Amino acid sequence: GLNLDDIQGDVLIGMKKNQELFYFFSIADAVDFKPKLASDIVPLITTTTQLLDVSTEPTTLVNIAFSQSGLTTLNVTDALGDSAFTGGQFKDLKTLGDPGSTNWVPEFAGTGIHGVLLFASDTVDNINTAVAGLEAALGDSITKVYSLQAAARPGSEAGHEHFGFLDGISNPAITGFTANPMPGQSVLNAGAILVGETGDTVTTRPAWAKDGSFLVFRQLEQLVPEFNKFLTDNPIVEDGLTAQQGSDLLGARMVGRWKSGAPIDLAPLFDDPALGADPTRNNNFTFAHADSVLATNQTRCPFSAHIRKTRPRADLGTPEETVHHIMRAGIPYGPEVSDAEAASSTTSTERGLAFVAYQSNIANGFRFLQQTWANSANFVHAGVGVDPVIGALAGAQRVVTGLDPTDSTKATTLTTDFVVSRGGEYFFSPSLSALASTLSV
Ligand code: N7H
Repeated sequence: GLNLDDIQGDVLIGMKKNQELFYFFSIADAVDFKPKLASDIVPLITTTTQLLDVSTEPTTLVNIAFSQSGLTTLNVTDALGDSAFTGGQFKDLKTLGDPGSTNWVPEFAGTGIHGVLLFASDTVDNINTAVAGLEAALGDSITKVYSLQAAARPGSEAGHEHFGFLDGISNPAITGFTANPMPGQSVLNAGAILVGETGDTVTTRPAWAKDGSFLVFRQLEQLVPEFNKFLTDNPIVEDGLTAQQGSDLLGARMVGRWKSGAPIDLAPLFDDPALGADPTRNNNFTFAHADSVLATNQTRCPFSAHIRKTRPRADLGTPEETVHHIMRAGIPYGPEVSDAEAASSTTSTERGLAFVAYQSNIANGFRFLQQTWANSANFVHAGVGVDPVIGALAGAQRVVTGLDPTDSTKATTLTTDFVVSRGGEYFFSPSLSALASTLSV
């Protein structure tokens, strides 16, 4: 089995708290930092074991990960065998479809971020206390470069991202770790997410990298009032649907799920909140149906829908044969839409998703999903268009088909990117034993 005491808690389970702080730092003095990593940081790191039972959870959960420039600064020179990680995310910007770096948070542009500390807790006060304690212990060995405070949305929107859709439904199960995979859930070898475990496709890793995972961080701004206006302006017109229902259906077809989480493959015309809330049913679909042709029919779910682009299930044959999987652990950031923003259909205060994805191979994982699937108009079939949620063509307008169930060949031109990349970085989240040995000596 896996050594769950050695794997950082965010990787396989996620630090699911209402508040999370992403604290990006540079290492000012590696000689000073290394022993403190062992003595002051490692004891705070929340393990997978600790997250298995809420009663063993500390008040504030802490994880840490390093960029390539961070490892280099620590004089850890072993190649980790992941060229995306080695180059850093800024170098990947065009590959990811970002329209240049003007929208990037300046601190992400370049390789100046050496690492990220993730703090998760019920309250911001708890997090601030933990940060102050750690800052005092680390002194001048690190410098804070940038931080992002993220939070679950209030009240009944908790668990929903800012467009309003329930998130955190479909993550892969891991053989030897997930006791009871849900119907329809992917079941992966641990090596899809963890370096050095069965199924890791790279065989040249240094021994200390085992049970680490590559953490992709992206600050993805969401233009919520603009998204809502697009839905209001373009309701799907179908017998028996009000304009509001037509707008809701358009949104559901862009995502592939209703706001409740119910998959449109199983609930094609109207939301079904009981289905959305039921983990034994809300993943139990493949897009294949006995009464329609899988390769052409988009009556239930468009090929371009976000969840179909990023996990095509039966479109690629037996879905679990693909190596293109990620473990998502993101959380929303930014305030609720104000009345003024809603009235003007214009964002004035930034909000979005602090996107976190773990995988053993960035080129097969996040980057593949973004570049080869979401951004390609010809995946999973020629001409179906890009992912209307996250597909990015360097700012150019985006064409999709399939949004209108009454005429699935009809093309829709999206002139706004509803998700705008503000950049990020690629990190490696090492095992606790690597933190306490190779990285701290
Ligand atoms: Fe996505 N959204 O609100 O539309 N995503 N995503 N994502 N996403 C998912 O299944 C969203 C992003 C994946 O197994 C749901 O847990 C938004 C990136 C994958 O069926 C919703 C943003 C990438 C899945 C959203 C965003 C992915 C998934 C349904 C950016 C990778 C699972 C809830 C702001 C490159 C697919 C769920 C499966 C699900 C949304 C980003 C990938 C609602 C708003 C960048 C693999």
